[in-house]
Amino acid sequence: MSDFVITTFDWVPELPRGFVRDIRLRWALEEAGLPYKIESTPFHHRNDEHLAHQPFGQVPWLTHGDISIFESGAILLYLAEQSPVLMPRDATERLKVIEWLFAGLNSVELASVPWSIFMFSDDTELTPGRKHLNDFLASRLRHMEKILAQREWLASTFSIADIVMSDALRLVDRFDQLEGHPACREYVSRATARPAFIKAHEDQMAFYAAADEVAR
Ligand SMILES: N[C@@H](CCC(=O)N[C@@H](CS)C(=O)NCC(=O)O)C(=O)O
Repeated sequence: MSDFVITTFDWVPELPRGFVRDIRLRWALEEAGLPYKIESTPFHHRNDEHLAHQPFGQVPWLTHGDISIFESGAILLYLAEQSPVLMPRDATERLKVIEWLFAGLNSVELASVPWSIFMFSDDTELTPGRKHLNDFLASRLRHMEKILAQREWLASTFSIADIVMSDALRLVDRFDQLEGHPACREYVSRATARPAFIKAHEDQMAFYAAADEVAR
């Protein structure tokens, strides 16, 4: 079958660089040693072709031969089927990975993304809704802290669940809000010290630096 192709935006502002979700796919493919290419779609013009691949006009999406998939979690599950490095083959272990993948997306990221939108916007006003959101994230972090104090990775080995969970927590760490959560911080450090993450991150940063040159 042909190479994996990740599509991401042709350019993004400084703020999200290093965090654009194509990094999850780059990271997984680097971990698995699977070859891939990067293609781009206009950031400023979400055309019909874009919406045909990603109905929310977001990135990333992945193509592989005739297959086109959106949603980083779904894509990671697809990639995990291609390599045991990303998800163990043992049935019980697979379930562990799947439950933690969803926990990363639907319990932790569900809190961290709306919270980060306020942080990115420098909106610090403690309205009742904002306080509720802060408490919601704090509760998720408190529970993750207990879990991560007891284990190196979420399942028995590093997996796609760690890609998502560490990426969600990395966003919180960006605003120094993991300070009271040493196990979460160490987990993020462990994950982001992996050569596959370093390569994925460097490549994304270089991709957008090159896009700035083209725009100049
Ligand atoms: N749930 C989607 C979220 C994708 C997402 O938020 N993508 C961002 C880039 S990291 C995006 O496209 N933002 C532009 C927009 O929402 O218009 C996934 O995990 O793939």
